[in-house]
Amino acid sequence: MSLIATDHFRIVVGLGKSGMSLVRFFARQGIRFAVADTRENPPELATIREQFPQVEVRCGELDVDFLCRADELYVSPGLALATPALQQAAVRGVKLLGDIELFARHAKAPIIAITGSNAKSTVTTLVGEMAAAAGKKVAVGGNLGTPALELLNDDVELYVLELSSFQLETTEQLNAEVATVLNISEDHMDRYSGLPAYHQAKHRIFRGARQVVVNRQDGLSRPLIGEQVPCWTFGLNKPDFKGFGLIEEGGEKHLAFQFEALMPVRELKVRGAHNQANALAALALGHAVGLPFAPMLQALRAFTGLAHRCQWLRERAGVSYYDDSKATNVGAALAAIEGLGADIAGKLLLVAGGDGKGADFSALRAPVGKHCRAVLLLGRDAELLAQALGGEDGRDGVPLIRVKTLDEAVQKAAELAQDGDAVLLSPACASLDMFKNFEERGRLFAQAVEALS
Ligand code: UMA
Ligand code: ADP
Repeated sequence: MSLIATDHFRIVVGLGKSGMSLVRFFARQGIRFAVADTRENPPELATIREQFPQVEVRCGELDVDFLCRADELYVSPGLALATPALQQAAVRGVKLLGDIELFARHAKAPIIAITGSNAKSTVTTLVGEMAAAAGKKVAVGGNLGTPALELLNDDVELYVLELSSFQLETTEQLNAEVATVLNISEDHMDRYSGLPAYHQAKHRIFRGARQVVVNRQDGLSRPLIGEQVPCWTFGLNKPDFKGFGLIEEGGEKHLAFQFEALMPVRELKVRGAHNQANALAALALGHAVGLPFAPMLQALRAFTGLAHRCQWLRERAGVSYYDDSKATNVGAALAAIEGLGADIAGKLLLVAGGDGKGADFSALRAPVGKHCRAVLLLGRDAELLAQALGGEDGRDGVPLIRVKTLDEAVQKAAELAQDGDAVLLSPACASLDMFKNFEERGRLFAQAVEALS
């Protein structure tokens, strides 16, 4: 690797997956850079030492003087911009940017950019599959899967990016061909001063967008843009002239565009009203970039959903078990409780709790009262959740049972469940207080379910 001396010197802050993608990018471009991470032993330390031994890496507490040697800091989405050392560097004139900003500057193909509090991964995956079915050379990643910079390739015809609010905070101008905020509900309140700050971060996705997609049923998804920017809409109500929605035809519900039915909802393999909204959002995004309907509908029919998102696991003694470990916020858990609760003959045994990220759980109280037979509470914020659900007996006398492990939760739920009920892991919380990530939490839940005699 040759390092061409230029005036520019960058520091990558955070040596995880996105940090390593920046390292590879700067090395490829011959740009001078160094790396810092607040952890003594960041995840990619061994990789960088082996592959880029000449790169300076500083681990442990951030040193402001060191950071100020750079003209630009490329900060991991995992690190709050409010971190004092980063703020001090910013005050001294250093720019704080991120991997997505760099991606946007170098991408040569159109970008479909997707954010929202929930459904990002599902819609991103769906749009990727629609584009592939339409024969496009498509690259899919971002917050989901492959870091954005590793997708850059001259052969790519279309990029589909899932973006988190953290990634958007360090993105100045994305210039997407089409951008959307799928929905907004409270999340990551441990990183934001409140909903307005979180909303503002998400809406940076619209900077420079040539078209936008808006959720007709969520006013917070609507950008403040001029009327000259084409705006497509989606929602579970009747579509409008520029919109995707649901209509009744021949006695059954159909996904529809404008006033025309596209396909019966029953042909979707994914369940719940929220997944119908996701299908409509994906159609709107695909339509905006000119994908034909036939391959888009073919991809929708084939889609069986992602793991750990309301995923059916098994049936035992008349009781179904669902893994919704990815429900790391209240909005996602609400969608599962209301969607599944309305769908089953019996009641739900809900397994919830974990790291609540400062959320207000009170919106769960009414649906839990309506749909749950009992709630099994675990994790760091179990007591906060219990209080929000109405104290010891919960609302309408729904028992709140404290458990220490997922095994215990599954055992107790199986004992209490009646014929026609469903046991649902939908924690409304992040997993990091007890597990490596939401995938591990989901896997352990599935193992406990499998182990039931
Ligand atoms: N950390 C430190 N010091 C540092 C840097 C990081 O303590 O100097 C800690 C923080 O607690 C941080 C964690 O390490 O949260 C992970 O940071 P990282 O830099 O190692 O993260 P990456 O491996 O680069 O992963 C990031 C995204 N992680 C976060 O936003 C927390 C990944 O999203 C993303 O897939 C990846 O970049 C590639 O783009 C994960 C995620 O949880 C899946 N995202 C959140 C979500 O979906 O809710 C936003
Ligand atoms: P994200 O990437 O935004 O976290 P996912 O597609 O991984 O989104 O889904 C996360 C959680 O949100 C899952 O529990 C899933 O069942 C739920 N979910 C999916 N679509 C919606 C929606 N439209 N509204 C609310 N919750 C949803």
